[in-house]
Parts: sequence; structure tokens; C-alpha cells
Amino acid sequence: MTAEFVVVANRLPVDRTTDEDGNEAWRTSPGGLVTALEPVMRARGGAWVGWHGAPDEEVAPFVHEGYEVVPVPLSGQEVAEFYEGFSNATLWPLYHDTVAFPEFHREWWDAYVQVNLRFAKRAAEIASRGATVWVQDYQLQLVPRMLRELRPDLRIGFFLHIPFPPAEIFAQLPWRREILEGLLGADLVGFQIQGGATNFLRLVRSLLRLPIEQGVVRVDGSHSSLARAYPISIDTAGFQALAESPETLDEAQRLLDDLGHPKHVFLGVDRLDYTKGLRQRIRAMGELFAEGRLDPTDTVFLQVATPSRERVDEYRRLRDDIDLLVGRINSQSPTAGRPPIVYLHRGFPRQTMAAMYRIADVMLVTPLRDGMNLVAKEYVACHPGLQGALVLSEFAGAAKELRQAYQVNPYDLNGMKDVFVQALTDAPRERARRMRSLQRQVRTHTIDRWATTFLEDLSHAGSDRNQ
Ligand code: GDG
Repeated sequence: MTAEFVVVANRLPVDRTTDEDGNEAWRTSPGGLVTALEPVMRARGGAWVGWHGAPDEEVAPFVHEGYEVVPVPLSGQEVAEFYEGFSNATLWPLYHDTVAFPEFHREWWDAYVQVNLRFAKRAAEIASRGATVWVQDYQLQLVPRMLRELRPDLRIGFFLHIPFPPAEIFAQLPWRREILEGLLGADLVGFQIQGGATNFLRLVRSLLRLPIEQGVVRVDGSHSSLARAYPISIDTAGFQALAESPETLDEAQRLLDDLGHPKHVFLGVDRLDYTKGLRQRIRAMGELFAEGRLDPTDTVFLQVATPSRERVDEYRRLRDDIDLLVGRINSQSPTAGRPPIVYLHRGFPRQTMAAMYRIADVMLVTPLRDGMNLVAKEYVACHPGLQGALVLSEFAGAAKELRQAYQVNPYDLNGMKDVFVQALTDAPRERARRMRSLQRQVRTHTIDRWATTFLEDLSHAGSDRNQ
């Protein structure tokens, strides 16, 4: 089997499930990258190369939703060193403004190189002559160059879903040159916002001393690489249709019944990750309840935290911290009924998420740093009418587009508290004005447009082919 269009990502877009009779099946998995790219694959077909999620196991390729799924094996040690180590305990905190301390270990780096090479080789095997290969995200930054060396006939794109940090932070990385050179193997390197592209180009100039003109890096005599921003989005119409389906309406009703029909609902939906600003958000809400600025008898704060990376130490600590914080706030509530914070540490079907977005009067999206943040856009797509309110951190990529959200600095607790209350109490006309503008943005800038624009630019970018 070969394919003309290949996506390469650390994880496959499917999770294995086993039913009561022991039958195995594959189900589309949650997460930002998958939410964004799965509709693109369904529409275009091709192959998706990635790890299937279980260590020390070879899985044969199979077809899912009309495209080919090509599993890449990882050993238990590679999961620990490449995935949990270098990807999630070195690069993830480093690229998110060092909001947690990045760890540098040489053996993690060795595993990163080894696994990147395996992904590059697998993609090289299945890409047809002159094919387009689209490599995704921070776990695979060496793949573009490795792939170009294996297969100079390919058109290679790369998209980084997380922020690309300022030079002062990136420069800490002992392997900074290798990463930059790895990315420059692509004909087109995409970032969420222009700031990421600018940071990258500045580093290329200062560390590699390569000539750059209008975002195009001349890498060598035959290859150049364009760096540009492509803000990612969602399947807006799909989310809207889901939110309006009779099943979702029923589910929203059930949710309100369970919550005891509060007058006001605040909502947070995040992977349980230290970049998402959960500690600060929960403290701010806790203080508002404690000070009586929000009344726990008629207001609830529903916070979903999807389990994530539970084998990485920093994530375990975060989980404990949040349990403690929520427990403390709820235990001090003056009322005996439903607690002010309903905290759910588990994943939900997409339909339940849509029902939650429907019933939320105020959506709290307050990351300390975030590449884009799709939850903010999903809320705008799903919440009916014009009376919802989106509170959005200025440090999320989405803040560059969703200008009319109630923007906050998540490090400023008092400022955040004021805006949380303002978002709830502003005049209906003001809320409608903001919401109308957000809806216009999310309806015109869809995932389809994102993918089409990137792939169209990729078809013109880069090297002279030697086919
Ligand atoms: C990375 C970047 C960038 C969450 N819990 C459940 C669930 N989700 C879905 C949400 C949303 C997605 O996962 C999360 O996307 P985000 O963008 O908010 O965040 P990351 O996972 O950190 O994504 C981010 C993104 O990549 C895309 O480029 O925006 O900045 O960090 O779609 O709805 N979905 C379901 N159940 C859950 O419990 N079904």
C-alpha cells in the first residue's frame, strides 16, 4: 500500500476498546490534534502514521473511516524516554514558557532521535512518489529533515500545535540546532500564531545564520522552507449540528436536573494539564464564592478535567493539588446541598461536551499558555443564542482571533475575579455584541479552511523537486 497524502503524528487518531465479550474495536480518540485533523482525513483519505498507544506491540495497518491507519511500535522504554520524557517533560514545559521546569536528559534525547527516525522511515515506506506528507507537532520535529534525506521527491509540511517559544527560552535546549535543522527539512513550517513563526525565524537567523526573505529560509542551493502562521480551528458546522440535535438537548436537560437547575453555570473543560491555568481559575472562583460575590445556592462552577499524561510526575502533583483545592473550597461552602464546584476528573463523549457548552452561561478558558485552544471555539459554536460569555486568557493563541472575548491575564487573580463577574452581569446587549462577533469569526474560520490553506500553500512552497 502507498498513499499520496500521509499524516504523521505521534498518536493515531484511534483508541482500542474491548467490549464485554472481549471483542476489540477502534474508536476515534479525544484531544486537540485529533479533533482538528480527523475531519481532514475523512474528507481526503490517505494514510495516518502514528503510535497506537500500547507499548511493546506490533499492530498491522487497517482501514478506519475511509483512510489507512499505519501503527508504529514503541517499546516501554521509548514510551518512558521519548514520550513521557523528552516530549512531555522537556519540550512541553519549555515550549509553554517554562510554566513547569523542563528536564534535560541526554538519554531522553537519544530516544527522541531514534523514534523520530522510525516514524520517518515508516512514512518514507508508504508515501507514493511525489506524495504530500504532513508531519504534526512537537514530538516529531526531526522527522521533516530525516524524511527529506530518505525521500527528496516528497512535499513535506510540518505543523506545530503548541507555541514556539521566544529565543531566550528555546536557547536553553542543548539540542537547539538539531531541532531547528529538523524543522527546516519541511517545505512549509506552520505555527498557530505569527509570534511563533517570528520566534522561529529569529532563531534560525541567529543560531544557523541562514538567509531569510519574507519568511522563506534558504536552507541550501536546492531547498528552502517557508515559516508562517495557520491558526487552527474546528468543524464549526459539525459542532453546531451536534449541539442542536434532540439527543444533546435531552442530555442538556438531564445535566441541569443533576445540577439542581442553578440560575448560573460557569464551565471549564480542559485536559488536566499545568498549562491550562486550573489552579488559578479554581482559586479565583473559590474566592468569589467565599466573598459572597457569587452565591453557591444559585451558581455552580462545573469543571471537567480530562485525565492526561498520568505517568509524568508533574501531572500527578497537579492532580493532587486540584483535588485538595476543590475539596477545601467545597468543604467551606455555607450550603449543605450541591457543592459550589462540581469537579469531574474523567473524559466524556463529545455529545456530553456539547450539552455542557449549551448550558454554560460563562465559559472559562484561562490557560497560562496555549498554542490555540479549541475548547474556546467549540463553546462559541455550540452555545445557542447570543447570551453566552467567553472568558479567554490573553496567553491562548485563540485570543489573537477571538478579540471580543472577555480577555484576562490568568496570573492576575483579582483582575480575573472581576472579569468573571463582569462576564456574568454585563448587560444583555453587551454580551450579544461580543458573542455575535465571536460567532462570525468561528463560522468563517473553520478547520476545513485551515487545512485547505495550509495544503494549498504547501503545494507552492519549498524546494525544486528532483523527481
Ligand atoms: C493541543 C494544543 C491546540 C477534551 N476533553 C474531552 C474532549 N476534549 C477535546 C476538546 C477539544 C480538545 O479535546 C482539546 O483541545 P485544546 O485545543 O483545548 O487543547 P490540547 O489538547 O492541549 O491541544 C492546543 C490543539 O492542540 C490543536 O492544535 O489548540 O493549544 O495544546 O477538542 O473538546 N473530547 C471528548 N471528551 C473529553 O472528555 N470527546
